[in-house]
Formats: sequence, C-alpha cells, structure tokens
Amino acid sequence: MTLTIHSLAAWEILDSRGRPTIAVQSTLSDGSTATAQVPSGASTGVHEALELRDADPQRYRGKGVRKAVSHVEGEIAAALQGCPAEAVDEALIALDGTPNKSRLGANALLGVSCATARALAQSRGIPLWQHLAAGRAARMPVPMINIFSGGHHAGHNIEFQDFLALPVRFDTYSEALAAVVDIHTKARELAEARGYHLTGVADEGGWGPALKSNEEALEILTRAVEPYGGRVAIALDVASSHFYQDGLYHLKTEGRTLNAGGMIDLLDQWTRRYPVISIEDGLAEDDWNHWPLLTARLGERAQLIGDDFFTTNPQRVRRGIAEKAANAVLVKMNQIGTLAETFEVIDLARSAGWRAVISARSGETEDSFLADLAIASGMGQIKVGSITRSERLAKYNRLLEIEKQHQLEYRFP
Ligand code: 2PG
Ligand code: MG
Repeated sequence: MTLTIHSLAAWEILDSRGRPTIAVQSTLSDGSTATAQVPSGASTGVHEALELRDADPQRYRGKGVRKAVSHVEGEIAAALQGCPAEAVDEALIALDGTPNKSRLGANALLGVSCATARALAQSRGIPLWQHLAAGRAARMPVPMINIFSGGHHAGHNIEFQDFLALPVRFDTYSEALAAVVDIHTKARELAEARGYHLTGVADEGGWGPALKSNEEALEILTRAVEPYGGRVAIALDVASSHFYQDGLYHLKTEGRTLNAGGMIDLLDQWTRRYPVISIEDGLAEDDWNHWPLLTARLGERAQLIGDDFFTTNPQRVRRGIAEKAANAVLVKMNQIGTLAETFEVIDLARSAGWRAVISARSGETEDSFLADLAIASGMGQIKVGSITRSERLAKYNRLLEIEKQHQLEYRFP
C-alpha cells in the first residue's frame, strides 16, 4: 500500500542564536508521524534558496517565520494531502514553482521534506540513515571540527571564518572525536599563553579571540595539532565572499588587500607552511574565472570546497565540474530546500570523483538529522562546528550512538 501524506503541522521555534526557525510535523496515512527542525546560516551565499522571514519589525526584528509556518499548514498541506510520501520533494518543487523557492520559502519546504523522510523511516522500522541511503554505501563520516572562529561567527575578529581540525588518521569516529576535544582544549591554553582572554565561545562553539591575524590562528592551531604527528590536519573555511569587494579581498588583520592571484598565492604559501589540506571558499562566490586557477594550482594537495560558491545547487555544481573549478562541494540542505536536490548534488559529486562534506549551519537546532544524512551520503565527511554547544553535540552524539549500534566503515576518503 502506498503511504501518503495525511497531515502537516508547523510552528515557530528558536535556533542556537535565539532566532526563529521552523519545525514541521508530518503524519502519514499509516499514522507514522515525525518532526524536523530547519537550520539557518549567517554567512549565506547570494545564490542560496530563499529563507522566508516575516519582515515585521515588531516581532523578532523582522526575523519571525510565521509566513513559512502558514504556508506549510495552508497551501502545502492542502496540495500534499494524499500525495505519495516518497514523491513529496518533487511535489514541493513543482508547487513552489520558483527557481529559488522564494514563493513558499525554502525553510517551509525543507521542514516538510525532512519530517516526511523521518516519518517514512519510522514507518519502515529502520534507522533514518538507512532509509535515506536508499542503496548508497553508508559509512561513518570523518568530522572536520571548528577550533577557532572568525568573520561573521565571531564579531569579525579576523577575516577567515573557520580554522578546523581534520582528524584524518584514526580507526574510529569516537577516537577521532576524543583527539579533537583535546585539541580544542590545547588551542585554548595556547591562546591564553599568548595573553588572549577567552570569554565564552563563538556561534559554532569554537574559540573566537581577537587574534592579531588569520595567520596567528593557523600558527596556534598548528601547534595544537602537532602532538598528533600528522594524524590531525587543518581545514580552513576562508568564506572569502564576505571580505570581497570590488574585485579585491580585504584582509585588514593581515594589513593587505589582494586580487584573486594574490589570494591564490597566499593560500598556496599557507598550505606549504602549515598542515592545511582542505580549503573552503578560498575565492568569492562568483569568481568563476579564478576558481579553476586555484584548483589547478592546489587541487593535487588540497581538497578545494565550494560552499557559497555552489550553494548546494545542482546547476552550479554541474558547471563547476565541467569547468574543473573545484574538487569538492559543501552540502547544506537549506541552501537548496529539499532532500531530493541535496542528494542530487551528493550523487553528482560522487560520479565526478569529487568529495562532499555534509554541513550544518551556524544557526542550528537540537535536531540530529544531519548525522544520519552524512552517513547516508556515503561521502565520509561532516562539518558541524565545534565540540561545545548542544546543537552541535546533538549531531556528534547521534553519530556515537550509531557507531555503537551498527558496524559501519570509517576512514578518511
Ligand atoms: C559555513 C557555515 C558553517 P553559515 O560557512 O560553512 O560554518 O556557516 O551557516 O553561517 O553559512
Ligand atoms: Mg562555508
């Protein structure tokens, strides 16, 4: 018997920054019911699908999501009632009808997509990751974990957004996690020894001290990973679109302004001087001319990931593959708005021989959906922020649970 949508409910909740986001409950014709919560970014790419907000300055400074809620409970629920649950994403895309989900809101659509997937897993009596994998070879992901934050996530202390530890050589996920927790503590001690006063953590749970420069963060992190002798490397999210203006990259804390060639030289130098093996958004989101040059120069030595550059958009990823503009893609469900399109991007990356990193947003919730998605993707990498703050730990701890319950392969791709 085909399972269909019986009903949908939605409501406004708060994310990890205390900003409204949406929760959706999907109930199927056999009574299976599940909820999902939608994340929200701060350093967003201009090509992302539209996160619908109320723009009513009297409530949550315009950031309320009651319109998205009303779309789920009104138009979407009416159109989807009786729709086969397996075909929900296609129905949502057709119903919205815009290229960037701006009519009904990508937040409304994604909530329905994820809650319905979870209800289907429940109905089948299997773990969410297994349902999502749909035949793909599931595996435990290697986490890239934020240690120092900058940019939009830490009051613009420095320009680069994430300095992450990447535990590349461990036998299990839990051992890798333990090593990175140690590195997080060590990084704090090293920063304090340099006279920095650490009060609390940044948006993703990493440290956000007012370091002198981006390079200082790299120096400290390099020292923090050193005791692991090559088993832990460094990843960067440069998030360069956010300090790019008029064709130039403005690195105030480095005291320099660079063109694209200068940025490529700088990243080249830093991958030689420090154990950096992964660079996200090293160039700006529309710099199609220079991304292939960056990839030609560093692609043999480093994973070059497009986040704001691709915005989990199959069209942009296809073009990126054709133009050899990168060799990896960051995958964020809410940049595109449905699970079906998210998996389209994952499968495109796989068949091109690219890597994919399944990523959370800086504004997260206690929903652990992402952990299951990362396993289901089979791509072997996840990025959730740091190892403090419970919206992050919901994902890390869910992975520990799955590691305990299932024998899944674990190794850095
Ligand atoms: C990113 C993410 C997570 P945001 O840029 O990769 O670090 O940030 O969700 O703010 O876009
Ligand atoms: Mg990014």
